[in-house]
Amino acid sequence: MLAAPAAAQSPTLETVKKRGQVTCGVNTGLAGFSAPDDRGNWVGLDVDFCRAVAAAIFRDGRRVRFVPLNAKERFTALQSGEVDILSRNTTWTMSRDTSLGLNFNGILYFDGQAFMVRRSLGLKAAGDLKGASICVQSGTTNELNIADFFTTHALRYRPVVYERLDEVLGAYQNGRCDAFTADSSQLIAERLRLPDPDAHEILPDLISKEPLGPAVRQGDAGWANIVRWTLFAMINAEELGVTQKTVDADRESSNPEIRRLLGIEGNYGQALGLDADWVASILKAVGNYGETFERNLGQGSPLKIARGRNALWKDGGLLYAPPVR
Ligand SMILES: N[C@@H](CCC(=O)N[C@@H](CS)C(=O)NCC(=O)O)C(=O)O
Repeated sequence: MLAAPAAAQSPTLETVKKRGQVTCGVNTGLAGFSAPDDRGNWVGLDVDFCRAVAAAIFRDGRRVRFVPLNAKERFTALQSGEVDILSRNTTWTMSRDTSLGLNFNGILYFDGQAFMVRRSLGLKAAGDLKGASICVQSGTTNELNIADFFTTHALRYRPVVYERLDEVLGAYQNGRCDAFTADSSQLIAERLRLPDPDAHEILPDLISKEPLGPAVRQGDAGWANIVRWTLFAMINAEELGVTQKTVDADRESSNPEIRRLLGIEGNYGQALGLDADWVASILKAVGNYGETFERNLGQGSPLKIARGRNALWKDGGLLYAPPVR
């Protein structure tokens, strides 16, 4: 016989509940992922993810304090306990997952590194960047990847490295480098901040895998479960067609998968230390994965990024969440 499940235990969840808020490390300002809007509210996919976790815990997606972090500061902020979650266009790599005292919890956005150049240069591919000077931000995977790329292709290049994103963009804008390299989604966002976006293009090659996802401190498996299953719940809700609008009516659904997801049958929230309707709370706060994607990065946003790899597996993409059962 199976032993009765242990009560959910997570020191981080206890602290968060006492504090009444999740603290979430986000980007200092990256359109589509995390940036304050004109009224000072944080918006974006990474922001919505934190709101989803807050909603799962408090039934209220507003119970988050956002802490803006640049590339260099981000891991220390999580390690030191300044934030409970790092949800900041951060690539899951082996060294970060194993030697920084952190754990990643799934992939929120499948990205890859690209190059932005002036259209007037007439370049066709990344391989045309022979001898180019390349602007890149320090403390990122991007800084390491360009070294790999130019070594592999036996091409010379000159890195122009800055610690802050504004410095990198400014340097590119002022012609201090021929190309700006970053994750493709970030280049799409940054290009729109340039005075004449149409004068710049993003070369089609992706030179790396950049699986972006939320990280937590190692050693609190209960908290990691909450973060990981919040992501899976958002993806599963899209797959089952449950949206922000339909979530209440879907309580009457006869589909057993929907009934389990919404806590009508069984109580899958309990093992996370959450209420039975934790997923319904997430959906009411931010909607399912597809809804937050479209609003922040897709057709409902200035970025107009296609779902591509970030479509559900059944639509030819890579999003595949384990089932609730
Ligand atoms: N995904 C890459 C890059 C992440 C990254 O920090 N990108 C820069 C370039 S767009 C950024 O977001 N900078 C904003 C900041 O540091 O404030 C990583 O995890 O290292």
